[in-house]
Amino acid sequence: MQKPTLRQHLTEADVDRDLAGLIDDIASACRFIADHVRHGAFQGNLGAAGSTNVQGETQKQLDVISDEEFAARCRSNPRIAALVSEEVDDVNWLKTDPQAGDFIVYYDPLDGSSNVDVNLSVGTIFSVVRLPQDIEKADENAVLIKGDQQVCAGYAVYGPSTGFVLTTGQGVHGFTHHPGSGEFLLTQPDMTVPAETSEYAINSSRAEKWETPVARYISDNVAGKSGPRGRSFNMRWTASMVADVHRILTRGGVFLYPMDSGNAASGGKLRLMYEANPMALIIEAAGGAASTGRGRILEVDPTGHHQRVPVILGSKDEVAVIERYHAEG
Ligand code: P6P
Repeated sequence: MQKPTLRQHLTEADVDRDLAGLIDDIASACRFIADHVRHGAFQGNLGAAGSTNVQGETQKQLDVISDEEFAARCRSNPRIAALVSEEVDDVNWLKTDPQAGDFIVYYDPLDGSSNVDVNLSVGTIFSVVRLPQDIEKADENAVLIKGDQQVCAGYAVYGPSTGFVLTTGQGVHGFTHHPGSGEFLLTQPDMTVPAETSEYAINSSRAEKWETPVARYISDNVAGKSGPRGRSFNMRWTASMVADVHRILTRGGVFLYPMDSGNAASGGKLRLMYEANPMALIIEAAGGAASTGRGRILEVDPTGHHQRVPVILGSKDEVAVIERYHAEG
């Protein structure tokens, strides 16, 4: 039986017409970005762009190309008021008089791009909020909207196949790009995160920087059957949030990028508006949990559109264990 296309799914799910149109534009952007990534070696654009972004990170040529592609596909949408990109310092206002019902789109155009020249999975992450009222002053404060106000979040993962995962508040649904038709077909409906797991993801090279609760949690996991956890754990780290989150959505697990002595001055490593918030909405919609270690990510009040936060998300029972370690200090 023919699997539904993304458009058919949005129609059957009765998703608002304007939001469905926006999702279609974003899906088109991801198809074009996938093409750039897969042809990167032939086009000679796998290397550095010779510039740094607002994060102080060396930009890959594909970071810049992907950002421009995403913006190009979205800027003609009359309902988008602003674009907020990891790769661009300032908010990109597309409308001078943003009105109630317009969208703000936050995105990381090519997350994990340091993996692209070693042929490992990378992705695009996006988050959408809808303006509750007209905006008096279209400035940077106007886009500081809490994660629990998102109407949609998702990501594309450029791996062995090109995946597209989406939530509009009615569960989480996974699509796979079908090269023949060019469509995203529904291949993983109703994705859910198992409550329990024995698999965690963390960059263990930062162990000497970790706060005590995280150090204790990882040490107890590594102690295995004879330790406080009473069972063995597995560890995975891909240095690509999209790939780690996709694995957790598919088979469970917990992802940690905690605040540590090396990133505490910035509040953490990962960005709230276009990494933590969208992934938190997706994971919670799939029955998991998403925390800073001391509170729900979706309830963090934004103070800046490039703000960073600690991220602990995945199987809800394991996130609760980690929050308990934090409460114990
Ligand atoms: P590290 C990629 O740069 C990213 O933003 C996430 O995709 C990923 O989880 C993390 O940073 C990797 O960080 O310290 O392992 O390079």
